[in-house]
Amino acid sequence: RTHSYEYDMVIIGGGSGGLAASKEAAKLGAKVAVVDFVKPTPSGTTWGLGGTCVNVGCIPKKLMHQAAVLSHCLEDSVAFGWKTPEKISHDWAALVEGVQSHIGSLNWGYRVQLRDKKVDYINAYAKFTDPHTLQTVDRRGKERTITADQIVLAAGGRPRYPDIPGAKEYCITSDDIFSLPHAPGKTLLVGASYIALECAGFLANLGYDVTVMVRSIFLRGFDQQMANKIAEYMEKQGVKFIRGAVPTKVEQIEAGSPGTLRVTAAPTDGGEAITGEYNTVVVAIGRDPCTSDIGIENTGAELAKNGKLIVDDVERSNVPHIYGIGDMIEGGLELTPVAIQAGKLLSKRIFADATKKMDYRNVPTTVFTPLEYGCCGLSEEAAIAKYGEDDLEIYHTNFWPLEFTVAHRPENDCYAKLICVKSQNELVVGFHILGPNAGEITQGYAIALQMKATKENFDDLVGIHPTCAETLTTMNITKKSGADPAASG
Ligand code: FAD
Ligand code: NA7
Repeated sequence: RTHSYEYDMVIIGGGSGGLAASKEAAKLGAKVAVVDFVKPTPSGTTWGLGGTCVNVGCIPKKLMHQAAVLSHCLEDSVAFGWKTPEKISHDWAALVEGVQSHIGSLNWGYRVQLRDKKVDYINAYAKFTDPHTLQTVDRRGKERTITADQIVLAAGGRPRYPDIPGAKEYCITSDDIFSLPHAPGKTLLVGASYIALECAGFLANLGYDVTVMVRSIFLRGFDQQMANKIAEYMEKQGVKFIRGAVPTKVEQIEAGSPGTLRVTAAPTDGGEAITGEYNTVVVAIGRDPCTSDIGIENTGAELAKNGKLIVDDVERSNVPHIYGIGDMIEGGLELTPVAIQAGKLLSKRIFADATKKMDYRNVPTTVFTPLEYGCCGLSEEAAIAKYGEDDLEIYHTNFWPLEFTVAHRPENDCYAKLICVKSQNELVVGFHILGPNAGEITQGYAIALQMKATKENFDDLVGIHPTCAETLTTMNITKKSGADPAASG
């Protein structure tokens, strides 16, 4: 390795992937710097070290989901004998304060970790001037030139705004919602991504009037039966859906915190324009990788049409010393643990001659809507495309969590499905569950899919009673049989 560069490795982005890669590389003796800078949102929100997950993603999202879950618990508590006051209210500012103070402690923790591990943290915005050189500019405009032998791009992505009048002036995104200083009031969410549905879910459960504007289908890329069940449940919880429409204009009709906005939308079938008034409009229509303003043209590294960095199976771009991990790589998965794992493995390959590659298959994930949806492996659509309908046996059932019974919650909101390949001894290729704590359940079962479990392995597993997770050990109704999977109660 040549030592003519200032650093062995520089990482652009101090988020999930960048921090993991930098700490691993430093542990292996490399001289490492992380360059991280947050460009404020159009409405001025900014945050500290740690990237999307910590500041404007997983962490605040899950905490606000918890606030929503607690509202269910409060409702149920009466049936369990609690003398809960009849009129319970929620204080948005107190929630934001609690969430932001936890985030502040995490930001601080990351700084300490980098210092302890001897990783240089440069709080500045980086751009390539040539393939081994970066120009950084900090908040005060101070510039610095740094050079590195290896460069890892871990710059993540940011929410996309629709190209319509008023979007950037009046709408907010997931980058703003978790630190919004005032209660959002009547809220419109634009998009049917998991981010839109999760935000809609917790806002509705906190008591706000919530509408979601859906252009086509729910949760593109996810199992559609499950996606529709999520939406059905949310509708029962009071979330309103405007289907088959896209916003065309957002106007302010009253200033304030929050003020009032008028949204005009066009039905996708060409029908007449519709309008609605909201206090807050959150757009969640997808995310763009942060590659448009990093001087990538000075490196020769190739981007895909969507702006993501094209990398091979060892996360290397077409420029041999430039790598990419996390949300900004083409064909990856936009999930924190994926970015972390890829970052660690990359540093081990570069600095410890390791050979293990990141495995992007069978990565479990969960959508934290009020009723959580966890999945691992293939959706029903993807399984049919890969194996053909005839070679699949799909086991399914509704289930009624014991906790729901005393509280008289509906019997058939929860649902589980296992997708198996007949010709491979009923190998389980898709795991899906909609119910409380689906994230916890799915994490555990995912290792079974990774280890190529068959339906028989699931049947041989002894359940833990009484849990929701045990449902997966007693699945005996196939979709093909046409038998009713409803919970008997
Ligand atoms: P990031 O964490 O985005 O970090 C990139 C960093 O680089 C940022 O700090 C950015 O400001 C900085 N940067 C960009 N360009 C430059 C530059 N030129 N110079 C200096 N710094 C730069 N994932 C889950 O696994 N579970 C969840 O529940 C979950 N929920 C989510 C909820 C929301 C609302 C969102 C938005 C995302 C969620 N995610 C979740 C996804 C997860 O947050 C991302 O996959 C993860 O943060 C990606 O990590 P990363 O390292 O690729 O990038
Ligand atoms: P996704 O998964 O890219 O979804 C974007 C959503 O926004 C989707 O429902 C789109 O509808 C909708 N969309 C996109 N453009 C518009 C416009 N102009 N108007 C209205 N609605 C629109 O978004 P995320 O960034 O939240 O997800 C990130 C990752 O999570 C994703 O890559 C997956 O790996 C999981 P559509 O279905 O296209 O009609």
